Amino acid sequence: MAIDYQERIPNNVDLAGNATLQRALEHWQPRFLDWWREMGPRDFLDASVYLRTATSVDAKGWASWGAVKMPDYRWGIFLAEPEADRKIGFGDVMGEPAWQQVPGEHRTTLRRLIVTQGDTEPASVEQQRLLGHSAPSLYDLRSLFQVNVEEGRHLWAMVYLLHAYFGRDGREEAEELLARHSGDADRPRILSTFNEPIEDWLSFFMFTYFTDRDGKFQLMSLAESGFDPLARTCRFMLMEEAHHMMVGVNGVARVVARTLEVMTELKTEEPDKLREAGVVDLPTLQRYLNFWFSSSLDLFGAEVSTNAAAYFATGIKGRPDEGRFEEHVCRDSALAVETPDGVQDVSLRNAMNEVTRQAYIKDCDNGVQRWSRMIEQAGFAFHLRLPSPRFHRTIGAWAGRPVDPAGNLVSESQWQARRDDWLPSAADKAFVMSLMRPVTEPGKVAGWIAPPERGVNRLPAEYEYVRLA
Ligand code: BYC
Repeated sequence: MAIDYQERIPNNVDLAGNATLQRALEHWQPRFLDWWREMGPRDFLDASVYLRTATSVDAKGWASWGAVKMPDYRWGIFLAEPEADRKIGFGDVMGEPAWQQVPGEHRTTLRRLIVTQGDTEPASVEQQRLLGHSAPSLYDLRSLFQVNVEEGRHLWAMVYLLHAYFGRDGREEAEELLARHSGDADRPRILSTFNEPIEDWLSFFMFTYFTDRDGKFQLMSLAESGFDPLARTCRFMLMEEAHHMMVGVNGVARVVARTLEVMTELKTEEPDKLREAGVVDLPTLQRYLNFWFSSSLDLFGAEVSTNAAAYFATGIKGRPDEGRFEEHVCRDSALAVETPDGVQDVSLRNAMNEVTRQAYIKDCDNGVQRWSRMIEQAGFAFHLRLPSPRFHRTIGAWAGRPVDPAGNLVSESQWQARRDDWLPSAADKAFVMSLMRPVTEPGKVAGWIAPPERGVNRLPAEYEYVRLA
């Protein structure tokens, strides 16, 4: 179904044909806009931003470009087209027709997963709300806002599911999604990473590289769900997620490129000298990488999880790209899982979080290798690396264990003594923050990051992507 932009809430779910649902969502809409004004990108409500808006849900139809004030962005509800006679592809219900309504016995679980997913979207907008004031270029400012408005729409997608399929408790949960706030002492966001502050652009690029990639893998798992409306929603969201990760991989690459330029110019690898020259030294970059990678690993849940086993068995949540696996029931197989007490053979269903985490780690490594190759090609010996998945964990078997980035258990005192070599220290953060000065002249870029290789939508890099009010 085409998307009708004349409607108050653009959608391809025939909202006009369901007056009750439409009224309920039209009631939520002003609350969302209030939340955006209060908790969204601060002080940029009147800026005119060159944004992409989805206009249809097929592969080519999601890019209508134009200058928009963010509160006027056309958030809407878009589900990927239904697949005729879709069957569930895994678990004990393998081969059964996908559910068009929520099965009573899975209601609580599905609602909880949708709420957890939905909670991350506004959380990330809140985390990033101050970054607009220190953007290294108008090009980057635009990328930030593009990511933000799309997270806003992902929230809409989850709120639609809650309202359409979960009755009164769904409506209450939708209210709560706007009431919890990232980092709030009393009402924090649900998952740990989404309460971490993102105050500088290096963290933003690491977040979009590592944390949005968790989004990709979780959405791929939910895109397999037996609950068809959820699967279709996630399939559409995945198209946008790819752009967020590109912002991350290119953003970090540009930081590396600029640092290498100065390292070559000054013929030095010494962090102090590079900092004096106003660029991020590579060991600091590695520490930021260590932080955001390890925090994002936590988002996959525990290595051994009865929740994960139940999601899989009952057809609620599959593995990313379930179709690529040979066997989809997984009742009798096991996975060797490393725990501090040694390697344990865990029933595959109970190890589904770990299966997904391992696929994620592999995917993360591609970008890290790309950044490392840049360093190598510039003639320096430094290697950026993913730390061991045991390092700095707060969820799962390794939670709270003192482990070094190579994966070795160390003593608590060793860990404390080396902490600032492994994770961003207060001094690192203060230094990175000191670089965060806004650059708002079209085509100009801050000194700590290389310019983008090209502009957006075939426009030149120096285009005025954001007209500040
Ligand atoms: N922080 O059995 P376990 C995205 C809780 S990102 C705090 O291992 P399970 C995006 C867990 O809730 C993708 N708590 O958990 C990216 C459980 O609590 P209860 C977001 C945590 O259920 C960037 C307990 O620990 N989507 O879209 O197997 C920008 C036992 O754990 C954490 C999803 O997450 C944590 N990190 O799996 C914007 C998909 N981890 O029941 C957006 C939906 C675990 O004991 N969520 N816990 O109170 C899920 O599929 C699952 O909830 C999880 C955890 C994968 C998160």
